Amino acid sequence: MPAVVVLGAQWGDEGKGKATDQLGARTDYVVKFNGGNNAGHTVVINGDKYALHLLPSGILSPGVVPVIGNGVVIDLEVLFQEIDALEARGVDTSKLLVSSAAHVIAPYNRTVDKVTERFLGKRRIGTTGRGIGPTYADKINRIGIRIQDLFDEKILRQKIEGALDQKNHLLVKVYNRRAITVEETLEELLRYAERLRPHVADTPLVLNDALDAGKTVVFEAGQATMLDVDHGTYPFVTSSSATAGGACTGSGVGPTRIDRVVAVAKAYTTRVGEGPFPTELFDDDGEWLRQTGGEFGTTTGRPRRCGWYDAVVVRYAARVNGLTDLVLTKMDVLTGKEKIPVAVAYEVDGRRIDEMPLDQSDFHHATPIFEYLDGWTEDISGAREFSDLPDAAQRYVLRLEEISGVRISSIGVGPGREATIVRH
Ligand code: 2SA
Ligand code: GDP
Ligand code: MG
Repeated sequence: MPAVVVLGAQWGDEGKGKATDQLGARTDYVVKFNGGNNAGHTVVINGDKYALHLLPSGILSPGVVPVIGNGVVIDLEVLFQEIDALEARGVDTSKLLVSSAAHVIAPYNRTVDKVTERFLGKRRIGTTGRGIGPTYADKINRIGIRIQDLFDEKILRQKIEGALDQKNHLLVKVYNRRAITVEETLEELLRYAERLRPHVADTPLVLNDALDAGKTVVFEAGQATMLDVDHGTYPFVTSSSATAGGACTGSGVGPTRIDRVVAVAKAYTTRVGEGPFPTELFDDDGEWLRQTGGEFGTTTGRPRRCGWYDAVVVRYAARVNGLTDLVLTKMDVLTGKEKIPVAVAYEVDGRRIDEMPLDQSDFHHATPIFEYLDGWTEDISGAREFSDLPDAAQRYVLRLEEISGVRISSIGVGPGREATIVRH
């Protein structure tokens, strides 16, 4: 498996961090290709918990070269806080490579993110407030600041001046905020430039050379398919490409080089932020999933919205990503439920729909058509082979595989690295 993409099939927090970390022992490079410090990946090793935001989960495996690709937006202060915290725990971060074409989150982008959300009121997206959307908007508007700009103060100053012409107009005239100065922006962006310099590399060249030499590269997505700016529930999405195509544009590796596309899906569904979510629960079952599954944001601590497994969503993810495998996580969380509903289709205005509705407004009022599968009561957290699972849990997995249309190649039964059943 020389080049493998690991991404989320639902609305994020499926356990991509754990899945990527598990490939670590057999991997040479792990590349983060989209998003920024809106992401939160939790990895548990021998009972020790690591929360990663900007660094790829591969950083926890000693042999792996972690790479931040050109598709990522970087908050330099957060990056070095994360590096320092890991170094203090004995994790070596010296091999980190950062693309010279990745964009930088400038302080005004954090401000714009927060004030825009406040201004939107009931129409807000529910962003993480980290400046992600405004930084990608600058990139597309061609007024962004890239890592390479940090090493030429004259160019950096010009770019900041250009961006601030637009930002300050918005901040002062529309949002009634103070103007941000060029000097304060320069100061923040240059603070970490020299520390960053040795990590900056031509990452597309490095990665293509690595693949030529037969090395293994894992591309780790932030967020997920349903939060992808093209394929997600727009406008309630993040501003980057979290689907398989994003692995190519966000890293500089062509699609013909990708061997496997693995999606991670929870045995139920969660979402943080606003936007439609057909199987969402508003009753005791939703609260039970939140508490049992520990469903609180890794970055913001926000309670995650919880609901049952939605096969329409996963089938859609299979299609837009060209999935080869599914990793099913958090099976252990469902233990104790007598019957487990899973959505197989939707009803929209009295009609049955088997695939994702074409129109967003249909998705907003789609109601799930459930199938009720038998639950199990046995503790499954110690299962390591598929045959260790109780019959009902095995049938749950096999039915999910059938209705989702992708083979389930591994099953998570706990947060720890070892709490996994590998099937294929
Ligand atoms: P943004 O900040 O512009 O990317 O927000 C846009 C939408 O994307 C959602 N989003 C996320 N959803 C799930 N998990 C994410 N990462 C953190 C985690 C979230 C947290 O791992 O728990 O801690 O709150 C993530 N990042 C962005 C976001 O909720 C908006 O709906
Ligand atoms: P990511 O954003 O997709 O990497 O996922 P997060 O790390 O934000 O959220 C997933 C959470 O579930 C983390 O706290 C993981 O430690 C935890 N987790 C992952 N797989 C399993 C599993 O199979 N069972 C249980 N109980 N927890 C898991
Ligand atoms: Mg997460």
